[in-house]
Amino acid sequence: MTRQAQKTNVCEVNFDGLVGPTHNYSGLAAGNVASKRHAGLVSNPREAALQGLEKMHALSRAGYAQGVLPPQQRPDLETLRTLGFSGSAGDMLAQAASQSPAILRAVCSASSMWTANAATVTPGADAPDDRVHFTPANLQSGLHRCLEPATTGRILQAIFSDPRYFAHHAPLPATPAFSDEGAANHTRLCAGYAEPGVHLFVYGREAFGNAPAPRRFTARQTREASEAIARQHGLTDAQTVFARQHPDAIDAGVFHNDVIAVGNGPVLLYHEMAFADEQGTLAELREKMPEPLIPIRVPLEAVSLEDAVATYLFNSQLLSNPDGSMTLVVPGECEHNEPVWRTLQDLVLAGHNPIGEIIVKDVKQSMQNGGGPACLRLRVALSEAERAALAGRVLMTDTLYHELTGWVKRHYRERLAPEDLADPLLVEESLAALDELTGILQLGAVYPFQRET
Ligand code: SUG
Repeated sequence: MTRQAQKTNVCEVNFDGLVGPTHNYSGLAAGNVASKRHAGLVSNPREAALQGLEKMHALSRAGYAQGVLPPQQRPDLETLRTLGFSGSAGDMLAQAASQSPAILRAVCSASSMWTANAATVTPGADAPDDRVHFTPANLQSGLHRCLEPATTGRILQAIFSDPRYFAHHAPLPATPAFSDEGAANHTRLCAGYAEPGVHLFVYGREAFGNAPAPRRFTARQTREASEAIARQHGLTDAQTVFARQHPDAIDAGVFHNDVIAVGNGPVLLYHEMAFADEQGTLAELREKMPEPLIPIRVPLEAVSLEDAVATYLFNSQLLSNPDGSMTLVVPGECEHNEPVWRTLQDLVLAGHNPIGEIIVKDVKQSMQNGGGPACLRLRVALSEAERAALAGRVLMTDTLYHELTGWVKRHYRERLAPEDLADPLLVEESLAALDELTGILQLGAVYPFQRET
C-alpha cells in the first residue's frame, strides 16, 4: 500500500485521561499556582471524574473523535515498597503518614489525568517510516509525576499495539538536563491533519546552553529534551522549530506552553508573553510551514498574565470542524473573568480567523490543580487505518460513556480530605475500581501490581 493510500481520512483523536479515584489537592506541583493555592482542600474525586467524562462525551457527540486513557494505580504501593516501607498496604500507608507525609501525598496523586503530559506524539504523516511515534514524558521535575512514565508506556503500547502503524520510544533519561513534560510543550502546525506538519517545541531552559532561565520557578522542559524527542521521532530541521518560553511567563505560573498558547492546523493562538522571541519564532514557523501561518496574538493589554493563568484561557482545545471553521473549548473560569470573556467574544466576532465558536466546559475539580481542558487530553492524529488498528475499547461512544459514568458512581468517593490518603480502604477501593475498568476498556494487564487479598 502506498503512503497516500494509507493516510486517508486523518483526524485528530483526543485521548482524555480518566480522573482516578484518589484525585486530591496536595499542593505538589512546582510553579503551578492553582495547585499551591488549593493545597489541603477537600476534593471530590467522583465529581472530577464525571466532569472529565462529560467533556469527553459532549465532544464526541458533537462529532469530534474522542478517546480515553485509564488512570494509574494509586496509592502507588510499589513505590512505597521501593522507598523502604514494608508490610501490608495499610502498614505502609501508616508508616508513610507518620514518617514522611510528603511521600504519602506523592504516591496518592491522580496526576496521570493530565494526559497532555503523558507523551509526545508525532503523526505518521511526518515520521520517516510513516508510523505514529510516541515517547512517554519522564516528568522528572516532581516526585508525584515521575511515577507515571512506566505505566504510561504500558498503556500506550497496549492501545497503540500494532507495530505496522505505531512506534514506541523509551522516556528520556530522568535527569534535570532532559526534563520532559510531553505534548504540553509541543504543537504541530499543518494545513490539514494528513498534510506534513511543522513541530513547535517550546522549552523553558537550556541544560547545556546559557539562555536566561526563569528566576522564581524552575522551567520544566529543556531544549535538550525537546531536541532528543525530535531525533527519536526522525524529525528534521526543516520540520522543527525550537522556541524558548518567556521566562517572565514561567515565573507568573505558566509552567507549560499550553497554559499560554494553543495551535491547531495553521492557527496559533498565543499570548504576547508566550515566547522569549515572539517575532523570531513566528518568522521561523512561516519559513518552514508549507501553509501560511495564521497567528492570533492576544496582547498583554487585553489579558494580563495573571488572568491568563487564573482562567486558563489558552489551555483550551482548538478543534477543527468539517466546514473549515474551528471551535475553542475553554474552561468555565473564562466566563467569569471580564477581560478574558471579552477577548474570547472578540476572537469569534473578528471574522479574520477560523475560530467560529466557543464551548465552555466545567472541569473545576481539575482546574483547582492547574489542569484545564487541554491538559486533560493527548492529541493523536490518526488515519482511518490507524484508528482501526487501535486495541482495547477506548474510543468514546454513548455506551462507553454510560458504562464509565456508572463505574465512577459505583467506585468513587465524593469527598477526599488530606487525612483520608492514609486510609487502607482507599487502596482497596481504588484497586477494585481499576480491576473492573481494565475489563471495561479491554486493555489487559497494564498495571504493575495485583490486588492484595
Ligand atoms: O503537573 N498538577 C499538574 C497539572 C498539569 C497540567 N498540565 C498541562 N498544563 N498540560 C502539574 O502541575 C497538581 C497535583 C497536586 O498538587 O495534588 C499537579 O500535579
